[in-house]
Amino acid sequence: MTKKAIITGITGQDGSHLADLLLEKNYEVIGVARRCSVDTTQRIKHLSDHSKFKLIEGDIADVSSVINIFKDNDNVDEVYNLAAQSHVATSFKQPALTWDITGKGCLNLLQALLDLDLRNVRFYQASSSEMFGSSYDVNEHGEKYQNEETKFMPNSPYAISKCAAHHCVRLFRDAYAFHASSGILFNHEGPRRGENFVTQKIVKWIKNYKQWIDKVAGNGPKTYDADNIYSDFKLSFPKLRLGNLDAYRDWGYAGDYVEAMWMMVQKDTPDDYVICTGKTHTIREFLDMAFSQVGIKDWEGLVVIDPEFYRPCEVDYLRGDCSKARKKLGWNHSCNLEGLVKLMLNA
Ligand code: NDP
Ligand code: GDR
Repeated sequence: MTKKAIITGITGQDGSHLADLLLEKNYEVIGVARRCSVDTTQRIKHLSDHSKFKLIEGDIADVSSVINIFKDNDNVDEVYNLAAQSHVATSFKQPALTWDITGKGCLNLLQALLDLDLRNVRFYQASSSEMFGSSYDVNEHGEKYQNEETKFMPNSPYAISKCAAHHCVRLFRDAYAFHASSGILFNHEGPRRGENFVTQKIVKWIKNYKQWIDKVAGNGPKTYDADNIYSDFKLSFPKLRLGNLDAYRDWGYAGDYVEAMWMMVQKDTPDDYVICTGKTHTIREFLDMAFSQVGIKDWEGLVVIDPEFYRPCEVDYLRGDCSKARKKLGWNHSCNLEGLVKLMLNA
């Protein structure tokens, strides 16, 4: 029998990958997108004519909008809540908005399902490794890691909102027997990643710089000032401006991670799972890897450290342990960081 799923955050990176996956599995997919003055459907353009895909308008921060989503679409089997104000740095500048969407939005969905007596609908919440903040455990080899047992020490408005949503999911599971699961996903990227997240920002800059060299400036010697790179004809290209290069992140490929979301929802018993690669690298190491893939060894002169991209509080170290997901879901990642960088550069 065809299953019907609602995906919030359909216009985002994960929403688009998850829609692809569910349609491949023959689901009927309803994507929820909020109204915007410009077209935000770039990542789902390829689905616009799909007979099993429908785009509807809705905003998870608005209770009546959420109620209407469920009233207007019956016989829904699964809801995936991927909608969020998902940029950590932005959350320091717009904390209340982040709370309304990333925190309260999840409660709006769960409470609407309860009030409309739709308890049988299975629910997935996009929790985040940011919830660990400055917290980690240490294994017998002295290595730091985070898993489902690691305590949360959120240190951004975004992470605090995600923690609140995460606890709402647990509460609805315990109090009302909801089939609600949270995936505690570590950073995942890919060609569809938003342009102001660090991996895509770096990859896009490298691609544009390469294009400038190939089409305009040539391979001749370059000179530099604080902000620009100059060709011998004094043509200029702005340097890559970044913040903290020393934070560690456990980066995986988004296409792998949406598989894990689906797997969680299919289990008889709802639960929370960490999803990650188990490997961690600094932003500096990501830069090494990305620049070396286009034949640039010495990139330091091309990058400016700009205080604007520092956060009031940083998550210094993330490395997940997804033993539980491997054992209970049979999930594993297929793409390592080198493969991911290649995928993004070649897209
Ligand atoms: P994106 O930022 O790419 O997508 C977020 C989506 O949420 C967009 O479709 C956005 O719509 C939508 N949205 C924002 N506000 C609202 C609202 N009020 N009502 C309805 N929709 C809204 O995030 P990702 O795809 O990368 O991540 C998906 C989810 O997973 C997010 O919840 C994120 O916090 C979480 N997460 C992501 C990780 C990652 O590494 N990618 C890791 C861990 C968790 P619009 O296009 O209009 O902005
Ligand atoms: P993150 O991802 O905050 O981990 O959240 P992001 O790519 O924004 O930052 C990763 C690390 O890079 C450092 N950094 C910069 N970051 C950005 N965006 N821009 C810069 O110029 C820059 N320079 C250095 C950051 O300080 C940070 O240490 C992502 C989001 O997808 C969340 O929604 C998700 O929950 C988590 O991953 C897991």
